[in-house]
Amino acid sequence: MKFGFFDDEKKEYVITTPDTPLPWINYLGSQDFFSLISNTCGGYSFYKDAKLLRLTRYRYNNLPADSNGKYYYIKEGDVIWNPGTMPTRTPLDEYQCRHGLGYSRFHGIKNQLSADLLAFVPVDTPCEINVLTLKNQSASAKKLSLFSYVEFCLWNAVDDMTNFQRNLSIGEVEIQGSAIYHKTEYRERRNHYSFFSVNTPIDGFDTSRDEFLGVRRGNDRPLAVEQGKCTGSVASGWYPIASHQIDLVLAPGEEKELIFLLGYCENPQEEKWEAPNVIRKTTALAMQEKYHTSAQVKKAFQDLNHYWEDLLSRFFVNSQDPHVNRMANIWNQYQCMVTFNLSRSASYYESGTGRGMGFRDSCQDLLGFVHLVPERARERILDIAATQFEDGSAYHQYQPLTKKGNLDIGSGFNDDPLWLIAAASAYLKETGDFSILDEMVAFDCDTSKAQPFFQHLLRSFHYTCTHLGPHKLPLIGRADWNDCLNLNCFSSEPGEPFQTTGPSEGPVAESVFIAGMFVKYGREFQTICEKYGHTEEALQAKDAIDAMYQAVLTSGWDGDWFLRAYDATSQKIGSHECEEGQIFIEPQGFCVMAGIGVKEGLAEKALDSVKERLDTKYGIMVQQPAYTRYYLNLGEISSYPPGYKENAGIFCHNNPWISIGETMIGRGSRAFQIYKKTCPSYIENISQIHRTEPYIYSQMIAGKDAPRHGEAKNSWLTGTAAWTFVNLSQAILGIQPSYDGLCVDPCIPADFGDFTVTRRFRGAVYHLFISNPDHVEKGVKYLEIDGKQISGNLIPFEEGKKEYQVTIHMG
Ligand code: BGC
Ligand code: IFM
Repeated sequence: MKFGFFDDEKKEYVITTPDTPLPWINYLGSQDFFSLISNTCGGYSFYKDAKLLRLTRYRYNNLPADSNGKYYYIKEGDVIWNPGTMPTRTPLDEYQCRHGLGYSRFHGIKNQLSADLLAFVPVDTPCEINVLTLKNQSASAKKLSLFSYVEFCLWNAVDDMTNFQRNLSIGEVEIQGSAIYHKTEYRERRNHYSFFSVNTPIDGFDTSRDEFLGVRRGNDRPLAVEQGKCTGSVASGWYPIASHQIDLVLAPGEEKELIFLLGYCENPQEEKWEAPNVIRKTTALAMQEKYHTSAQVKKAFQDLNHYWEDLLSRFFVNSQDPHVNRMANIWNQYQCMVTFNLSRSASYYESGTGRGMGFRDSCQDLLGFVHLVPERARERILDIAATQFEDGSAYHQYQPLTKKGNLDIGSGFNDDPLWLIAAASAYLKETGDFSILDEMVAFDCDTSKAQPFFQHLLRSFHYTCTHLGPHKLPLIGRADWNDCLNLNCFSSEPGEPFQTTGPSEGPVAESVFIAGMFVKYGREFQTICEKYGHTEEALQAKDAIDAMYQAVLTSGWDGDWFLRAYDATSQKIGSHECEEGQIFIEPQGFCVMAGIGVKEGLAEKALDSVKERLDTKYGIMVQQPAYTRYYLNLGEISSYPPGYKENAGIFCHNNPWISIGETMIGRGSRAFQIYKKTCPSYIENISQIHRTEPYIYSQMIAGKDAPRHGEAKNSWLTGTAAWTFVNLSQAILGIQPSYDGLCVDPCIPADFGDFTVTRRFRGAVYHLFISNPDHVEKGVKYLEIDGKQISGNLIPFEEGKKEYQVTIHMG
């Protein structure tokens, strides 16, 4: 069952009912100002940091769900309604929500009055613009009142939810003309404020929630709206809001456009501190002036459209499969940019108050956006690297505003260092910019300890070399990619909380997954050393990688698949000998991607085992059989009910690893089958089961052991976006950036047909035509570059050349 459809032409997903299984959201913003917006106008806005600079209030766990946002109430006679239906939920004669690239549109009709709302954040100004157009579709004049509504958050979203004894006395506002200013905490020289304005004279306003809604009412029945009159309240403490009242008379066919602006302002540092409790409005007034007229706003919207057009033009495929085209060209890349902007901070499943930027997460996200924003990717890599310790380990998370490592979480996730090599190699292959290796980068966020970035990569690599366990496999530390597999956790008694730090001496847990990572990214490191002229380090790296390869074959192979790990007492995890959790997806994916066991015939066996034991119609599960009870030696993984999250859920994040693995051994048809199972566009018609947005990926889908098998959770902010894009663009379609230029090596189903790709790469445009007359799944016979035939599959990079016409002959 579907609740909408894709409009590929406009690059929008069109939702045709407000009753989607869950709120289906979109993100507005591309620099510093962001808004989350659902298909019924719920959501909130923040500046840079969803915890510290939250502009509007949102209540997770609220009832009804998703019932706070930027709302417009239309009152015509006794009928009160909202264009997106919430919060009054008055049934509409027509409803539509279109989520597009950086904007959302709502269309509602009630009693022959139409309301069209366009919400977007311009590319270069920290504000959200809402353009509301009301049109009288009837044959007689209409008299109506419009009421806007936003509820301010008192900036720090955690404090806002907890510290009521203080907060209920600090709220302050100012009203000037049609602008309502929120200036709570301005007295403390916080020097920031926000405003909600409209480009027309108003007939009334309210800034106190209790006056506008009524003390015992929700925003579904505001008293002021019911009475048809704002009260002119000026908030003093309690709950500051902003509501404008605009009375309108519309002749038949007449329409009126209103431009609302929610802006964030900081005064220039040099502005003298004068009257501390009166805000200086220079910045705000400039913003209001900038977006006052229809033409100005139209231009800002066009600029936003161009911004996205430009970004998405860097990769464009035209194949015979419309799902592939729409995901690769629009939604998958869009989601990659959202993970670049938001990391894991604010979604409908992440409150925006918890995690900062994850070391591991951000490095993986980069794999999906490095081709879109290479300069910003460079900066991101250097920020991440600065949170590394001198021994190569790293803060697991850092704070986006201060860029300081998070002390509460600390370090000890032993996969982290290697992800930095993953990110760096992706950047180097995309850009060829080896100068990044010379950048001086702090250790432990301390610039006095700065070393060239190359040193960071070297220490990342050495961290694994110097942290090996009894089987010569990497020590897992607190956990590797699987956060919940806590093999060094100890608790003396059942029921006692486990601690995720094990003893510092004695046998400690090892990870076959990290071994696979080490071989894969170690090889990248070796190549980087060679290209950077560090021959000695390259040779040493090769020896360490060869040794690890052997250690995996000797101690990391279980007979039919790769073992997952050894626990703190050297017991096997992910082995046929285990009672539960006999096979895990992660080492199968990473060891095969690293090429381990390919020539020995083990890779094929491991992938066959995945198909046999982990695959379901909705995707591949993390492990099987699911843990049915809590295991002291495993930790959080066994705390989840079977089928959920890491306990045998389907993590969309690592399904692509298996798909990429399949392409390593040339099985294009199986690789594509795996791709399709979790691909949003392919599963759009089971939206009633899947439940999350059908245009983007979710982190997890319930596995076969869960009562709700097939149901997804945690949409948007997941490494799935990056990995599926890498899988589709590089492994399946085969467009692979390499140190020496663009490589083309597709691995596709035999009946996939010919296709073209336009790829912008290192300042040039590549027009690629992939021809597969013999219907092979993999293999490139030769290339024709600008009419010249060459063997192999690398298009050599020529400095200064702006366009390449290439035919890739598969066979
Ligand atoms: C979740 C993991 C997540 C971790 C870190 C756990 O509870 O199951 O998926 O990575 O928390 O926040
Ligand atoms: O690898 C982690 C990631 O860092 C956060 N989400 C869950 C994944 C698996 O545990």
